Amino acid sequence: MESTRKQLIELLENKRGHISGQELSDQLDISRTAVWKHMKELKKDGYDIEAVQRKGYKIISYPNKISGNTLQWGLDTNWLGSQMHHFEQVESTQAIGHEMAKQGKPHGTVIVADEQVKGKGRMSREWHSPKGKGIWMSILLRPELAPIQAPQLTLLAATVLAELIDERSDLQPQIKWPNDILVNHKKISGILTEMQAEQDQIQYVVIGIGINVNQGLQDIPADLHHKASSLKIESGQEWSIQETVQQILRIFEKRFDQYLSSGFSSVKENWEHYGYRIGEEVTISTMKHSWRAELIGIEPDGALRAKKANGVEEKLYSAEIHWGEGGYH
Ligand code: BTX
Repeated sequence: MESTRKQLIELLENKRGHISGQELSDQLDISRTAVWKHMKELKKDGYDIEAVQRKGYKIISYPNKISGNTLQWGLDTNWLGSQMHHFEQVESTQAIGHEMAKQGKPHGTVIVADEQVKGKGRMSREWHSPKGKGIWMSILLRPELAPIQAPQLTLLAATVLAELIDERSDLQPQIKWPNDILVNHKKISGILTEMQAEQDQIQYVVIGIGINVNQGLQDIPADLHHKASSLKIESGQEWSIQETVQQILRIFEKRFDQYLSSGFSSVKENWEHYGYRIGEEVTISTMKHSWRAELIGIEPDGALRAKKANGVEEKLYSAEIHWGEGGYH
């Protein structure tokens, strides 16, 4: 059904003038009535379609409303997004991701919402997800990996978002360990990875991606103004949510396949390229001590690597890092 819809849109798109109902029915191998029903669905999705007697159909304008269908149209991935579920309002796309995983939905299923009323951050924090202003998306994966490798997927997702911003704009994205995407020291995006696993095998992972896209300052809660921003505020222009989702999925699929075939090294290299304060000195503290160290990079288990003044290297998992003057805190 979904693939017929996709082919139908492609046929309409490729024909300069009108295309007849008969030609559509022949090419798609469906009845004229089925063609007509599909047209009705497309109109519901926000397509403006002209129907002229004896000539046929023609797309007059595309929807600015997002739907599972419009998100799939023009999506050039092999497996990521082969099932695309769009909702106008949800509590959290993560919760839906878990439900769909339990229903047996396949690897690569994507859930996108216009608005989340209970968007989640890490450690039960809130993620502000206003209607139509950002990308609130969860990706369901069923990778054959050990649970210990799950942090690598979070790091991978962060590199994908940094790459997207780098490709699409003049902005300079940075990844603040472990997985905040910053632009000009402000948080544009956050990632939340949740998994269900048995002892030595991941059953599924739901990777939640939140990106502030078209918020103006007034759309961001006042208490976050000092540390949060949006792509629009930083770049001075609106971004198409639909195209941006599709680009994320394209880059994600490429990087994920590369990760499976050649391991963590490509993720590591990419992450360190965008890493915030990598190569710089910061203050690190635990309950008892505080010391200066140079941030060096990341480890396969997701730890941050740092070098103390005496040359000793250490792996950080949960110490507090003071990111420095004028920086994100
Ligand atoms: P985090 O715990 O790193 O960030 C949460 C913190 O970030 C909050 O405590 C708040 O200070 C700040 N914050 C809240 N909302 C925003 C925002 N829109 N922009 C910038 N800063 C904010 C990061 O957690 C992980 C976020 C994942 C969000 C996605 S959206 C799709 C999926 N569904 C869902 O419920 N969560 C994920």
